[in-house]
Amino acid sequence: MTYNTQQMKDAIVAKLRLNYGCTQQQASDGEMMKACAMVLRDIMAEHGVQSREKAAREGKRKVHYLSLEFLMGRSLMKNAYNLGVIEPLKEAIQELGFRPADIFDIEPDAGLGNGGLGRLAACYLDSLTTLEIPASGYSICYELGIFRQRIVDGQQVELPDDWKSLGDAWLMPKPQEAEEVHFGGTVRTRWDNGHLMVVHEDYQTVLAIPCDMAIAGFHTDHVNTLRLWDAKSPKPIDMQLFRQGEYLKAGEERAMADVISKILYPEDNHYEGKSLRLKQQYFFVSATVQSITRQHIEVYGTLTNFHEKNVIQINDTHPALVIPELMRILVDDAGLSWDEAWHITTHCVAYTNHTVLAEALECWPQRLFEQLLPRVWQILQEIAHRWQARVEETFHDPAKTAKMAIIWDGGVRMANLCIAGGMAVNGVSALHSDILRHDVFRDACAMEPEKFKNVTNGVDHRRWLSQINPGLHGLICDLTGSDGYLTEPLQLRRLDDFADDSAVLQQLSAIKQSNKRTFAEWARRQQGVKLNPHAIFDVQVKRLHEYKRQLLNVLHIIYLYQQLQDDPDMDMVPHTFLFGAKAAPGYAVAKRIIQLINSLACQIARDPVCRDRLQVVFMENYCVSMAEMLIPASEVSQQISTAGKEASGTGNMKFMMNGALTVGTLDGANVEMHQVLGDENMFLFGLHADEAARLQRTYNPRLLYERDPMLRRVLEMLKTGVNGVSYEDIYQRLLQEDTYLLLADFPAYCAAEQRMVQTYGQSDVWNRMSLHNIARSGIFAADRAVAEYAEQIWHVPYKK
Ligand code: 26W
Repeated sequence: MTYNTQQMKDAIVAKLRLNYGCTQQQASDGEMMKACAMVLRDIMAEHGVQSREKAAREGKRKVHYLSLEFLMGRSLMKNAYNLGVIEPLKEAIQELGFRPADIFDIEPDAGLGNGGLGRLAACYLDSLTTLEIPASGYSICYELGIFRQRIVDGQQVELPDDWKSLGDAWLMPKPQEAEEVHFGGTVRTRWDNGHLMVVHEDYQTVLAIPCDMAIAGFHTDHVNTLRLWDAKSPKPIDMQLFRQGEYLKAGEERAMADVISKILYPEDNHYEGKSLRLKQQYFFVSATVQSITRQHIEVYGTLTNFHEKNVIQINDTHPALVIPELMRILVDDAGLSWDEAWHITTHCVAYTNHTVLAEALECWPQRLFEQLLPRVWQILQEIAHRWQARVEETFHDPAKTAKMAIIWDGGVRMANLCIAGGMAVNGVSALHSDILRHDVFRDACAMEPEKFKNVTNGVDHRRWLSQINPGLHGLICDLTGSDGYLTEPLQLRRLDDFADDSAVLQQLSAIKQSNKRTFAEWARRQQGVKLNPHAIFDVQVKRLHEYKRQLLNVLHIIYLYQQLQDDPDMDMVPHTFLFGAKAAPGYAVAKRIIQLINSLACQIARDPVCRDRLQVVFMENYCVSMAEMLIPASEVSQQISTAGKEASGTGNMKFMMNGALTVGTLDGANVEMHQVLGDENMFLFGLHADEAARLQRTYNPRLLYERDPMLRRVLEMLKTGVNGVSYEDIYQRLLQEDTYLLLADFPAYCAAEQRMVQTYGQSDVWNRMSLHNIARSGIFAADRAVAEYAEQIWHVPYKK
C-alpha cells in the first residue's frame, strides 16, 4: 500500500471530518497532526494483520521485549520515513494549508522512559521490525511520562507531562483483549483427585487494557506492536455510597486501580522500595504473561512447547516477576509439574543487566510480597529454596550461599532471581559484561559460565543519523554512491577513503556549520538564548547523576573562567558548553548541580571578559526531540563517567555518528569506540576501570586538593559562591568523599580538553577525525545489536 499526495490528502481530510467533525480550514495544528497519525496508523494496522497471520502460519519463535520504559519520542516523522511516505505526507500537509514543520513539531514526545534503558528499548523495536523478527514490546501506558522540566531561578521544577492529549493518536485500545490482574487476598491449597489445587481468594482485581502502538520497520511491510497496558478497575462506581452522599468514597476503589498506570517513576539508576512501583511491575508482567500464554494456546493448544515458540527478554530486573508469574500459570493454571514448568521458564527468559551501581539494584522487602502477591511469594520461596540447594551443593561455601541467595535477610534480590530463572544474562558493552562476569556476578558465572554473554548496545542509525541530519545523509549517499548504509551500516566505512580529500572535509564542516546555525535559531526561539555559532559546541546531555560527572565538566569550566579573569587578553578559541539533564525529583545533590550549572551560566553571561569567548548554556527539558536537534549540531561529546560505572552509554554512539568528537574515559562502550578509532581519533583521559576501583579503596581527595593550587582555587570558588550562591555543600562533598574520583581525574581531564581545543584550531585534522568517527560508527547500529541478540540469545532467524 503506497500513497501518492492526492490519496494522502483525501485520507487526511476524511479523518478530520469523521473524527473531529471539521474541514481542513477549521482544523487546528493538533487535529491535523492526529489526522495524519491516524492515516499512517491505518496503513500499519493493515500490515500488522498480515504480519501476524504470516508469523502464525510459519510458526516462528516470537520475541517479547518487556520493559518498564519505552522512550519513543515522536512517531509521525519516524513512521512516515519507515513507510516511505515522507514526501507525499509533507506535500499533502502543505496543500491542505499547513506548514509541515509545525505539524511535526506539535507532536509531543512519548516520554515513557527516563533515559538510556528506555531509549534503547525504542531503538530495538525499530530494528526488530526492520529485521522482520516477529516481536512485541510490552510496557505500561503511563498517563504521565517523564516530567517536563522547567528552570525557575536556576532550579529544576517538575511539571506533569500530559503526552496523551495528542499522543494517543497512535494508540489502538483493545478492550476485548483485557486481562485480569489479582492483588492481595489469601491462598489456600486443597487436594482434588490427587492433584494439589491452589485457591487464591479475596483478592482485588485490576483490569489491564491493552493499548497497541504499531511499529513500522524500514523498507519492509513487516509490522510489530508495542503493547501498553492501561490499568482500570473492573468495578463500577459504588451507587449505594453515592446515594448516601459519599461521593469521594464511592470512587475510591476505582481510583486505587487507576493509579497503577498514572505515572512513570522518574528515578533513574536509583531503587526505592515503593509498593506502587511493585504493583506497576506485577500489573504489567502478569497482564503480559497471560496475554502471551493465551495467544500461544490459541495457536498450539498447549503450553508444553511454549519455550520453543517464545522468548521473553527482560530489560533490567524491573520485569523479573515474569519468572514466578510464568511458573504460576504453568503450574497452577496449566497443571504442569514444577520440573516441566521450570524447564520451560529457564529456556525462554533472558535478562539484560544495565547498571552495576549498588543503589540501583532492586531488592524488595519480603513483607510487600506476602501482602501484595501471596501466591507469587510462595512460588518465589520455592525457586529460592531450590536455587540455594544448588549453590550449596556446588560451592559448600556459606559466604557464596549468602551472596547468591534470592531471598536473604527479609529482602528479595531481583538480579539473583533473574540469574537463576534465565537462560542468558548479558551486559551491554564489553567492559560492562566483563565486570558482571568477574565482579558483580562472579560466583554465578563460575557456576554457569555459558549463561553469561555480551551484546554491546546500538542505536537506531536511521533515526539518529539519516533522519535528524539530512545534510550528512546526503553527503554519505554522494560519497558511497548509494543509500545502502541505511540497511548495511558497516558501509559507512567507505567514508574512510575520503580522509585526504579536502573538498569532502570542507563539505563535512559546512554541514556541521549549517546544523549549528539551525540549532542556534531553534534554541533562541525555544528559550531565548543567543548562541555564538562560531564557538565550539561542547555538549554533555544525559540524565544528571554524580557518576556521569557533569560536575567534572563544571570544574573545568570554572578553571577556564579563572584563566580568563587572570588574563583577559588571553588567546582563546570561542567555547560554548551546552548541558541538558533532568535530575530525579528526590535526588537533592543532582538538583544542586543543575543549580550550579545555571549559576555559572549566569555569572559568565554577565561578565564582559567572557563575551564571545566563553559561554555556558543549560538547555531546559532535555528529551528525545531536543536530542534530535542538538546532536547533529554538536562538535564535542562529553562521555566522562568514572571508569567502570557507565554500563554502555548510547548518547556517545549518536554523537559519533553525527561527527562529534568524544572527550571521554575508557568506560562503557567508549572502550569499543576506542578500539575502532584508536587514540588518534578521540580524546581519552583518566583512570581505567581497574585503577579507579583500586584507588577507591584508599582514596583521599583532600590530599589532592592540598597538593594542587589550581584545583584548590577552582574548588574555592564553589565555597565563596557562583553568581552570588554558595556551593559549600558541593565543595565539602568533593573534599570529604568524592565518591566518583573527580579530583583524581581533574588534571587529565583539563589536559584532554586542551588537546581537543588545539585540534579544533587545525580544521583539516579535526574534520578528518570527524569523518573517521562517522565512518567507523556502523557497528553501533541497533541492527547489529539486535542481530546479535537474535543469534546468540534468542536463536531466531532474521532478515540478512
Ligand atoms: C529501579 C530504579 C532504576 C531505574 C532505571 C534502576 C536502574 C535503571 C536503569 C537500568 C538505568 C539505565 O537506564 N541504565 C542505562 O542503560 C543504558 C542502556 O543499556 C546504558 O547505555 C547506560 O549506560 C545505563 O546507565
